[in-house]
Amino acid sequence: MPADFSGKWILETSDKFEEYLKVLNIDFATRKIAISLSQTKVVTQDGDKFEFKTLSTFRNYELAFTVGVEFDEYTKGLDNRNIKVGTPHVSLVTWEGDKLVCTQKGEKANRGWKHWIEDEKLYLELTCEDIVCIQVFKRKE
Ligand code: VLZ
Repeated sequence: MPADFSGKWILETSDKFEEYLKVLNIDFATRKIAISLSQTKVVTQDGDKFEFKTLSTFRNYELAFTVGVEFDEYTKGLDNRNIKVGTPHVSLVTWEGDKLVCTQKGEKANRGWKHWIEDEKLYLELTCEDIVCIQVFKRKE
């Protein structure tokens, strides 16, 4: 029985998020706004089909994928990079036990993220090059 990520989650703590944005080449002013925001993750899960919506008052980022199926990712509003099927640049999410693990093979080395649930919190580890950002979300209402 895979983990259940579905629901609304609100950001509680964020460690090294600015360093993560910096390694993605996001400019100073945008970083300062981004780190001040409250973020809500809205996750819908139907078997191995997922939708992740990261919502804020400034920008949103939406991602839909099926576990095990390579997909194009355009990181619109983040660093605006293309990670496309059929090129060496592609995104793929797999299960590693109860962790949802994404590799974003693209221009940036060692890029990806992991999601898991621990003590009723939603964890997100965002990695790029040598930077590891950890965000913890708690259930909203
Ligand atoms: O998350 O890849 O949950 O795609 C931050 C938006 C979104 C706020 C960070 C404004 C999303 C940013 C990180 C302005 C530069 C991410 C995945 C895992 C889902």
